[in-house]
Amino acid sequence: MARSWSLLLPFALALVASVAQAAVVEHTFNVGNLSISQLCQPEMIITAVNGQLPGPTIVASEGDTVVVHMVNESPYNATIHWHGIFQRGTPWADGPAMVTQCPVLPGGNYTYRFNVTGQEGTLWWHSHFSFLRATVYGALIIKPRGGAKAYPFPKPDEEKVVVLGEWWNASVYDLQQNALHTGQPAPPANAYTINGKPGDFYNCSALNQTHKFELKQNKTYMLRIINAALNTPLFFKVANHSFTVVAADACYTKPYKTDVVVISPGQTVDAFLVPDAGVAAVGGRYYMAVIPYNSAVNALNPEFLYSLTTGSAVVEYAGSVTTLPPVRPQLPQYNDTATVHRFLSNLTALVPNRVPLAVDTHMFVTVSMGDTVCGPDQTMCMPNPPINGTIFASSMNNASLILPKNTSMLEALYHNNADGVYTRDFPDTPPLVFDYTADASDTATLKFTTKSTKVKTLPYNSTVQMVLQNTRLVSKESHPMHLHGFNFFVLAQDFGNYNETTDPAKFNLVDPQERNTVAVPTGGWAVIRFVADNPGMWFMHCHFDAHLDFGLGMVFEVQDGPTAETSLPPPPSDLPQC
Ligand SMILES: *[C@@H]1O[C@H](CO)[C@@H](O)[C@H](O)[C@H]1NC(C)=O
Ligand SMILES: *[C@@H]1O[C@H](CO)[C@@H](O)[C@H](O)[C@H]1NC(C)=O
Ligand SMILES: *[C@@H]1O[C@H](CO)[C@@H](O)[C@H](O)[C@H]1NC(C)=O
Ligand SMILES: *[C@@H]1O[C@H](CO)[C@@H](O)[C@H](O)[C@H]1NC(C)=O
Ligand SMILES: *[C@@H]1O[C@H](CO)[C@@H](O)[C@H](O)[C@H]1NC(C)=O
Ligand SMILES: *[C@@H]1O[C@H](CO)[C@@H](O)[C@H](O)[C@H]1NC(C)=O
Ligand SMILES: *[C@@H]1O[C@H](CO)[C@@H](O)[C@H](O)[C@H]1NC(C)=O
Ligand SMILES: *[C@@H]1O[C@H](CO)[C@@H](O)[C@H](O)[C@H]1NC(C)=O
Ligand SMILES: *[C@@H]1O[C@H](CO)[C@@H](O)[C@H](O)[C@H]1NC(C)=O
Ligand SMILES: *[C@@H]1O[C@H](CO)[C@@H](O)[C@H](O)[C@H]1NC(C)=O
Ligand SMILES: *[C@@H]1O[C@H](CO)[C@@H](O)[C@H](O)[C@H]1NC(C)=O
Ligand SMILES: *[C@@H]1O[C@H](CO)[C@@H](O)[C@H](O)[C@H]1NC(C)=O
Ligand SMILES: [Cu+2]
Repeated sequence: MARSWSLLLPFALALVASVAQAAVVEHTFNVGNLSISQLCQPEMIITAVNGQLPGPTIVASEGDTVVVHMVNESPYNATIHWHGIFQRGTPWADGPAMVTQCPVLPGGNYTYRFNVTGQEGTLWWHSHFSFLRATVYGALIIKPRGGAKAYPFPKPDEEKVVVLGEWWNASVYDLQQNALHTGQPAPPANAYTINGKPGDFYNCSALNQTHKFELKQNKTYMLRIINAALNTPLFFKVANHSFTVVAADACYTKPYKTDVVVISPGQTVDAFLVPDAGVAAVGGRYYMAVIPYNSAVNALNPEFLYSLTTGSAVVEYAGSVTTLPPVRPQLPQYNDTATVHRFLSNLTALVPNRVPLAVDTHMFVTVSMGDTVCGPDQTMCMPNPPINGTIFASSMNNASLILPKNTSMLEALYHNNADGVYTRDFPDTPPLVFDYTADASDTATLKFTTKSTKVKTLPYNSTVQMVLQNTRLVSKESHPMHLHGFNFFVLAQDFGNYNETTDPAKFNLVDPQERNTVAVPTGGWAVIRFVADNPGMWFMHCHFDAHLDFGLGMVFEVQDGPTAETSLPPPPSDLPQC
């Protein structure tokens, strides 16, 4: 029977006749040294899983149990976060250091066990202790229970994982330590990578540093695209091809045709690769390429200009005899916010009518870069207004997050002893109402922030609506805000200041896209809504590591429900101790 694009329904509604038995998908992840030569550097040592960059792809089916034995053979503390996995009933397996667990020390190990239930699509995993995630990452794919024929779109002939990353010539650990001590962001990446490789457009590109996708004419391909970069949203194109997007962040979307994909750190996009008419006839070789989207930077900043480079891979059709170089795609300009906004605001959910309509908790939260007082171990305190002797600090509602040092927040919650670990006073509104995004909006009061560990406590099953409002206290910038433990609906997003009288009229309450990471528009806002039906400690933070380190995060403390299944389980016996 022919399958059309419109009549198919995703797993939630599909009647799958034969349901395969749930399986256990088991891996051992050795986090250790990998010696690698990239960008004509001599061999350098990075931290990687099982000596691979990207690390191993985990493939499971909806409902399976995933078991990963993580053995830390690296010289650094490490944890792994399973980005986008709900972790219902397994909050101890979420992974962010000091939020849900103490890190695994060098020589230590920890087994992550969780079920991939009620979600399917492309997710990923990465280290959640410092910049190590620059090289400790990989794909996590959840197939429908009924196999590929249960997709709510025509089954592709093949699927290709496309993991986008950033590469530094220097040790990312050292770069981060330096950033923390100087209070200045780490320098931009030396290269953007596709499946770990920088591609042909760097002076230093050497043999075998370009990933090649080998395709066959007249076959259909679905790309599972993941932005694993530390700090950079990316434009993604393939010359002489367009895309039909079918999912984002492992949530099905209505098929959306576009010639460019925009993807922020933490996000994923599943898209069919659609060859232009000519390609179907001749095959040939084409570049797949990424460049940064930079919403904040002054183009005159020389450091930024050197970072305006192009990562690439080659798409080659079998039997192509051409000796010409691959065709290059025309990429948007680095500051093409209009293209970003068009892509991100045009996605809608495949299945409508799932948004909770009654809201229990309203939050209005500014996401900002600002300053804080310079600490004793910091070396480059800027003579910045408003106070001499400050360093960069980022914040939500002017609270700049610092993680606890001795106990993870989830253990403190489980043992009912938050004292000295966190406080329950994360504010629902910023301390001051002001013109958040106007060019003259600097207010000394809010530009200056202080460090704290504040959580927002949510009753079990409450519905939360959060307006995320970007500011321009230091600079306007699109922040990719990621929530652990839940997906949320993105009801609306726009530029300027959110107006609570007029902007609710823009809400899509019918078929808004569902995500785990929303790129709040630069100098603008986004409104998200989710149901807090998963007890635990759930991190919400900017997925730029550079901003997270400066404090751009907060934590939701979700209370227990009425039953044992809706209450915090005890920690596993091998939970690492601080
Ligand atoms: C890993 O590399 C670091 C240097 O980055 C070195 O100090 C350490 O000894 C190496 N460990 C192993 C097990 O090779
Ligand atoms: C670092 O990477 C850049 C890539 O643009 C390259 O030009 C440079 O030579 C590299 N540095 C070293 C020391 O290899
Ligand atoms: C995970 O799935 C297994 C097998 O289906 C089940 O026995 C177990 O209770 C599930 N765990 C949680 C936390 O839901
Ligand atoms: C994991 O750690 C435990 C406790 O230290 C140890 O007994 C065990 O051998 C370790 N396992 C591996 C695979 O390293
Ligand atoms: C190129 O890289 C691939 C995959 O990383 C590897 O299998 C192959 O051996 C490499 N070839 C050369 C010439 O290094
Ligand atoms: C692909 O399809 C086109 C149009 O139907 C046809 O001309 C071409 O021969 C096919 N190529 C292959 C390799 O099957
Ligand atoms: C993008 O940057 C270029 C210069 O780098 C500038 O000419 C152009 O006006 C900018 N476009 C937007 C939309 O800001
Ligand atoms: C969606 O895309 C179309 C065409 O690309 C554009 O005209 C429209 O404004 C976009 N919608 C939004 C909300 O940006
Ligand atoms: C900041 O403080 C330093 C050391 O106290 C002093 O030398 C410098 O002049 C001050 N800068 C400004 C702008 O006040
Ligand atoms: C959660 O809230 C929804 C909507 O208010 C309600 O229908 C449902 O019964 C609640 N579930 C539990 C377990 O309390
Ligand atoms: C919101 O919009 C209304 C109607 O346009 C306007 O009267 C009001 O001043 C706006 N509020 C803010 C805070 O700008
Ligand atoms: C590694 O973790 C241990 C235990 O939590 C902590 O004492 C130590 O400071 C951490 N090391 C680094 C470099 O953060
Ligand atoms: Cu940010």
